[in-house]
Amino acid sequence: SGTREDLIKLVEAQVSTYRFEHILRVEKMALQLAEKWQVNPEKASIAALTHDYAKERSDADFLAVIDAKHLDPDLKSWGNYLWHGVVGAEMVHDELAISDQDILDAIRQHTTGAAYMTTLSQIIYMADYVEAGRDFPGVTEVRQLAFDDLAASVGWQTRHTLEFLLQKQGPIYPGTMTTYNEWSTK
Ligand code: DGI
Ligand code: FE
Ligand code: FE
Ligand code: FE
Repeated sequence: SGTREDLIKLVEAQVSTYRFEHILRVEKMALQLAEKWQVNPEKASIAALTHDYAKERSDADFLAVIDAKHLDPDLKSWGNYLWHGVVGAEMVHDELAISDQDILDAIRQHTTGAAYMTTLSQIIYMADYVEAGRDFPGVTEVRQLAFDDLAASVGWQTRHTLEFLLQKQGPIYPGTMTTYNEWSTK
């Protein structure tokens, strides 16, 4: 396996500058949370650096991987917001030779969460949401909450994302509802 610097170059080549800067801020936040919650910092770094690796890939790329790898065909009904994590984890595995299942699950779950999430997965879900460049009402409070009560912060994010999606009348992936039911009261 390569070094952090090698991985950074591979990720940087796949995304725009503004997204790459987001990714570096997610890594920084993930490392702070990993220290607080005693998660392996190397895993936190790799998961953070690769969580949005596939975000700028074409719909055709994702659809081709869903077919080639015989992923659940129902995935095709959704969009980039779901594919870049769930299908993106396959691209990270195949293209970057990352095979740690904790890391791949954290990538898969980083947008919608899941009923069961490891501490690493909770950290990536939260670091993506509260990295230093994020600005929305309550961000300071939920950033602190991630350090005080990680599970409660997962619930906070899921509740607010669901409210946001309902407000804009967007499609709700059933996995998002599952995460809400499991985590909103923790
Ligand atoms: O890739 P990032 O922008 O860094 O962050 P992300 O992968 O967590 O994506 C967050 C977006 O995904 C946010 O705008 C809410 C949206 N999202 C999460 N769950 C769902 C969803 N969008 C839809 N339509 N349906 C969902 O269930
Ligand atoms: Fe993402
Ligand atoms: Fe996220
Ligand atoms: Fe992200």
